[in-house]
Amino acid sequence: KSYNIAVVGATGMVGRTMLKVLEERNFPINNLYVFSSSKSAGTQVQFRDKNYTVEELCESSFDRDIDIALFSAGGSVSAKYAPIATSKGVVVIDNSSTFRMDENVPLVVPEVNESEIFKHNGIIANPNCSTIQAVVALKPLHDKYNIKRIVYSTYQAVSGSGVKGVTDLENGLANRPHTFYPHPIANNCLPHIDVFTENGYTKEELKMINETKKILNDYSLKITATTVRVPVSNCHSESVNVEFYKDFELEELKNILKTSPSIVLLDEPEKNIYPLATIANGRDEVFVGRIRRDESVDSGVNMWIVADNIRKGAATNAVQIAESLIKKSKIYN
Ligand code: 2RA
Repeated sequence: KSYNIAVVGATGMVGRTMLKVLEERNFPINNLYVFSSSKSAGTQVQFRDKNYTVEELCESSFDRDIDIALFSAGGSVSAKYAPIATSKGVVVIDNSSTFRMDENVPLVVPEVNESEIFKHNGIIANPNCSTIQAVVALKPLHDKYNIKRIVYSTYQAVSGSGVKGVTDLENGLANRPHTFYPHPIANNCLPHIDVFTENGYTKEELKMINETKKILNDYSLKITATTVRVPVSNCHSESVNVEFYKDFELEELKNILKTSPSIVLLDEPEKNIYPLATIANGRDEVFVGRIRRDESVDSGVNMWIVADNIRKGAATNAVQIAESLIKKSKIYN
């Protein structure tokens, strides 16, 4: 069976990567529709050696036979148009944060909580990129050793901000003024992703804390986070400290990670082998290394986790959700 697919935000960094991943993974597509804002409407995008004219998204865009719509056009576009799409029977996979914490909306990383997909009421939310790569590694450890507490420290690439972030880094490295971030990103680490909230945490930090609990379905988890923008073009790197209720043998823990879905262990520091952004770039796996016991607690471990935030962190995860969705004959409950 083939499906009629729409990509909303088709000319953005994530939208273009969604099209690339749909092609790479040979997703069964009958008709493809590509939408953007008025700014990019009329431009062409290529898919399977065919040119598609990008249409301006409007209220009637879903008045046609569309099965699944992948959204990555910002929160306000999702808030307005996802409900219109679902009212027409379209299943929406939304990459924005708009619906992630809605109790009627599954928040899904297929390797972690695929079964949640089939509880959808029309919308399935793609988690934040920095959350996705973390929970892929945390899930098998939580199942085995029961996590008590997580401390996230992230080092996030400028591609997470889209073309404006990438341009600011390029300008900074060429000694041209910055126009997007509040400070020059070149030669700086900015402890400021998204906006600050009243408790001193940024929305990005609160996303990691709240989304991790929902995806692992454990609201007793103690979690804190510091998310930082660093002068790296693509791929997010994360230092993750985890404390467990149960004790563990380090070799057994490493082997659990090594044999878990979508994880690649790069952990031979004596040979300078550990996850790097330049290794993860363009890949869909989650790379884990620097795995070592945290001697300051009874049962704890430190890890270094790196992944491509545009691919596994957004586009590929969304396409994987669509793949899981069509495994069932009926994609709508
Ligand atoms: C960022 N995770 O890195 C956010 C949104 N992509 O900017």
